[in-house]
Amino acid sequence: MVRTQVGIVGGGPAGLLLSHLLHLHGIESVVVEIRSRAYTEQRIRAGVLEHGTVDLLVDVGLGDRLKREGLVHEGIELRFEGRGHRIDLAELTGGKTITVYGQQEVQKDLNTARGAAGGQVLYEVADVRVEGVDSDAPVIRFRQGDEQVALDCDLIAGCDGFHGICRPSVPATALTTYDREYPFGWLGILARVSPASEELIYSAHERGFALLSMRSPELSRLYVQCEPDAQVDDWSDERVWEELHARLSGEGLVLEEGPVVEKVVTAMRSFVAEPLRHGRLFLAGDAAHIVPPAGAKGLNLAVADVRVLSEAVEAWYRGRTDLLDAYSQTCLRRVWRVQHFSWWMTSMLHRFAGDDPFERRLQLAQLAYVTSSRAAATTLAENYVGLAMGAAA
Ligand code: RFL
Ligand code: PHB
Repeated sequence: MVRTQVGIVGGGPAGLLLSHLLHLHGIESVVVEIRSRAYTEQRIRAGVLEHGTVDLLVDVGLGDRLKREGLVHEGIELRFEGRGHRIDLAELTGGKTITVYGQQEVQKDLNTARGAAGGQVLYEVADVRVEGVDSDAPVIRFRQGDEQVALDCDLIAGCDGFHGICRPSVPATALTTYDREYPFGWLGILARVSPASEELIYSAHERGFALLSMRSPELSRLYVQCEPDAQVDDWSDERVWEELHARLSGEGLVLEEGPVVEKVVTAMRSFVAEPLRHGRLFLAGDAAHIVPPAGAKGLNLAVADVRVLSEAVEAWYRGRTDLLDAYSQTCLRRVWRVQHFSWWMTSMLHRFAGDDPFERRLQLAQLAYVTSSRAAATTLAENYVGLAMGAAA
């Protein structure tokens, strides 16, 4: 039998950052992760960090490489009917920016920091279960090699993503879930070619949505809207480039092709499970909620959750229970604001099945408004760069 103060299930960005933040508060934790360290560091996912996420990472000593290698962006472009319209994020939000820095880089920085502090992150464990979360002695059980381990904890954080075991371990009657699936997915590629634009381009094209993003001056990250059940094999490199050219072209944009080094299809969904707490189990990040990626919010939301959780746990160990009691409510205010923003961006930018011409005119009217009215552009900009951390919404 081993014990720790906070047992953390899942070593993605939410779990590792929580472990790091607790460590800074002098609280011990153990992270259990089913995958290998190399696997978690190679998963290519999010790319956009809100200004508040960057500030937090810098404040807690995780900013060295981020400040050196992260690409600071002051604007994004919305493209429709063959024309680009810049949203000046910095000018509309009093100087706030976003930073393009791959999630796998955040993951590496977190691993390095946990390693340097002697943090316990157990990789490649199996058969993970949480028990006794209704009692004051919860346990995480798992197998490590041939050994069965029971990890006694004061509290458990469920940071094991959408397909993890923590949320399903809560009795169905104790959770309310809200779910929406979209009738399309994104096919994403990583291509070894210099990005065709310095800023991200979100294109609402007749043939479907496309996004130009990047990871570095030599690596482009590009997405096209595809069928929700599309297979990577349906999309040859030639087909991907053809769609990217068609959907992103205009205004002198020259998209150079380069070797495709990764290709993946992602389904789109909005999901929330409430509350984020059951007894001594606290859900955080994708384990509790999913947003469609058009708002670039998933990772930022996970960071916001664990920031609130780490502060509440620190107060709890000092005898103050109100912050932990309010954890779910505090997070849900931001979660629902971000759900709305992500749904709104998704609805405005994609081609919906059935092709209702009325809906299309509404989308174009909304795009024209967002790119011509300062008030509407400010709404987009302040949500995109991220609302103040800890603020109600
Ligand atoms: P993760 O990253 O899924 O980590 C969960 C970890 O738990 C492990 N695990 C278990 N461990 C122990 N026991 C079990 N039974 C376990 N089951 C699972 C998993 O192996 C994993 O290591 O969740 P976390 O930490 O909450 O982080 C959330 C983010 O990863 C996610 O929200 C973002 O990637 C979403 N996202 C984006 N977010 C942004 O903020 N900006 C973006 O630009 C952005 N773009 C994206 C995205 C997600 C995408 N995909 C692939 C879904 C673009 C894409 C295409
Ligand atoms: C990315 O670079 O992967 C990315 C950027 C913006 C999004 C989603 C993904 O909205």
